[in-house]
Amino acid sequence: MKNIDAHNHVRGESVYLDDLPLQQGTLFACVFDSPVAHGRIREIHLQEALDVEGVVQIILAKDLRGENQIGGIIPDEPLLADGHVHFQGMPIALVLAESEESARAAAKKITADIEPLEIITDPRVAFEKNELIIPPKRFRLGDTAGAFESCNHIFEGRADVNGQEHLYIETQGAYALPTEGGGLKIYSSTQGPTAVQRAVAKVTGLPMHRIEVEVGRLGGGFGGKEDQANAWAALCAVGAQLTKRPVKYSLNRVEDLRMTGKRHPYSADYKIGLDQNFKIKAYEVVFYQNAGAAADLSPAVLERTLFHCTNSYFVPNVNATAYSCRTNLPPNTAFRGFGGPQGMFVIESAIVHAAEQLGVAPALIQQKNLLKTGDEFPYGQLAESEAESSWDQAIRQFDFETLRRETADFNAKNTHLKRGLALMPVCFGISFTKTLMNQARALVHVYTDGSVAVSTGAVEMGQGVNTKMLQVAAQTFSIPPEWVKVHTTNTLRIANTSPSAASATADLNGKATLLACEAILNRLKIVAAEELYPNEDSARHAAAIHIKNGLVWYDDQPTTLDWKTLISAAFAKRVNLSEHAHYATPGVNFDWTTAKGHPFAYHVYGVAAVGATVDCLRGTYEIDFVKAVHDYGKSMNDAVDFGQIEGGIVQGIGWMTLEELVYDAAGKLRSNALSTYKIPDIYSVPKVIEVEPLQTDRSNLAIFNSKAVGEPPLMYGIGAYFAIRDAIRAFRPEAVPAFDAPFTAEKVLLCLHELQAEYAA
Ligand code: LUZ
Ligand code: MOS
Repeated sequence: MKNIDAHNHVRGESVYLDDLPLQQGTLFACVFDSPVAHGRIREIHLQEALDVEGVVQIILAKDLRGENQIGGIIPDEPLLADGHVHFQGMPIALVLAESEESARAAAKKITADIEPLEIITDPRVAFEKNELIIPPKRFRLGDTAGAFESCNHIFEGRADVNGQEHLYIETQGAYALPTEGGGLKIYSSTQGPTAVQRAVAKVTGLPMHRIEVEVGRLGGGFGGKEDQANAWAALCAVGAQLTKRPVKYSLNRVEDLRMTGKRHPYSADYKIGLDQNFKIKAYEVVFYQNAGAAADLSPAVLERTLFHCTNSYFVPNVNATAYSCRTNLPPNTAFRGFGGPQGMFVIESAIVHAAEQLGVAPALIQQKNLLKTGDEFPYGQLAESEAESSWDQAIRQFDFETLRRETADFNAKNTHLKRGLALMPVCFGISFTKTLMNQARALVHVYTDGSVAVSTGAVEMGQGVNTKMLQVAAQTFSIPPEWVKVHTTNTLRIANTSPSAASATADLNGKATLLACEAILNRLKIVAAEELYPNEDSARHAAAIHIKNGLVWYDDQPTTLDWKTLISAAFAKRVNLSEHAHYATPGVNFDWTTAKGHPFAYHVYGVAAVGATVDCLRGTYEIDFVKAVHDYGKSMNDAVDFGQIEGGIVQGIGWMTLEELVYDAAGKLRSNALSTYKIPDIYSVPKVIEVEPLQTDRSNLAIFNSKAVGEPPLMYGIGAYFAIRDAIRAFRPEAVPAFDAPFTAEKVLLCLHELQAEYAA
């Protein structure tokens, strides 16, 4: 089945926030944000801005009717700066004007007298000064100290990995409309309609039931709109509340880049111990997360880093510690993988470090330590592992020995071009690690003409979730897809939604849709039995009835009753043709007092082989191929899932190679435009992306035996980093570059010529 949005998108007819027709009297917002990263506000000068033609009002923290607070996990984030500023880009004042131009012109005329305070941008410096967002989190398994004593080989080092800009095509934005009786209707480009509703309730002082949040679709989210859509919606809401006029704010790209948080940069120290057979016996790791100036989702991201700190490997003795360090950068936030990729990069670095020093291929150590079913993760859950099966299938199906030989042959024949190869296994846990978030709702109406309307808590952000929801309804009722319409995500139709995140959106909302459709279907079967066999035992006959392609069948024989007639009959009999269903993932739990539990419904496994060619004169490189065996489960929609896998791989490679986020010592974002922040384009994508489904008959918990597909493929991109490193070592075998992602062409060039920092061998 085609993605139901394909036609709209290609014709430019899909409606995003900025396409909404505006109501008469709409005001436009723009914020004045902090020009310095840390300081105490002495005075704000507004007069010149108020004099700009078209300016209606300028709102400061003191004007809010509710609480000046939007922190989701920890209440540590004011909506508008009150006394202090903590990062460059922190909103201080909200300008409302009759036009976008007036609002932006006025915001530029505001100045503030700010007493500078010390600026911290490095998480290790923040750690030294005890600037922690939350107390440290730890996972322990076995006894690392004892295990290291019996190890034959021990390696210690440091790994650094930078952040990443989400670069959703549609920037952040919201449109708030006052409704009768002092309520608000908010259109928001958000992954989390309920998170927006909650934030708006807090800053306006209104109860949640007076606030309607409506989300049509997003032009991308990637985690950047899981919580960080809240601020813009809250600002518009405050403006609408105070002026009683509609208020719209759609950020331009430069504002968005400057004011919003990104993927968390991490710095880490590792210590890995192996026995004489290259079995990893012990792993110690300390993560320093650069959280930015407020908690945002950092504590949850930090936890997921720990959950993935051993990737696809079984390590019997683990001691992992993670610090969420407060710095004067915009609060960093969710980003596809949610801290997991950073944790995986560090153990992959440790393994490569060991392999380089032992003179063996990293793949040898990787392969010897893959998880087996029954192995315990450091957090207590037992693996139902596909790590070895996906590894073996990848080696076989992609003929890894030939790839290796071709790489060696190429390198023997070429002096200035060198090829590198890496294998990247991935094991990613599916479920929100916060157990209560693993619930969803769906509302299904069958109308009297037989057409079906579906609403769920899922937000369509380009990932194709609406197509999947439509498939669930059409398949469950067995009616043509054209008879089903999936509607917008709206907090009046679906309450208390979890954000569309954690790769779990189709799993959770799909199951809720299935439950709703099944409930209606069961009622319809009784009606069909009554229609076909009046005055007989309808419950008995109903058991023999099913619907196939819009027609009622009895015991594998078609009947004369069709879907539309059946619906009319049900309505005439006053049977309920609507259902609101709730789904909660069974069996998940986690206890942070012991740091043990069963947080994930299941894991997604896979292995990618990544090949790169480095131009050793220029330091430039190309990714030749990514060949992955990936655990889809039984895909609900191959085209949609392949799109997710392809996109994830390219985004992961971008993070590991080209994309270089640069903040200077003053906390100013230097890579603040697309001229200075390079993202993957058609020229830099791998020349070949080949994805093979893992052949397995294990049954899955997810909808229709599928598996979550949103985040796991991103981590195959980590293989690109190590493939480039492998090529560098083909050129200069003694090279041992420090583990420091991204591997920009500039860094590669320096590594090729011994000008980049190396780890102490
Ligand atoms: N968001 C969240 C996520 O709130 N909790 C999670 O565990 C998560 N995991 C991945 C991506 N987003
Ligand atoms: Mo996310 S990182 O919002 O799944």
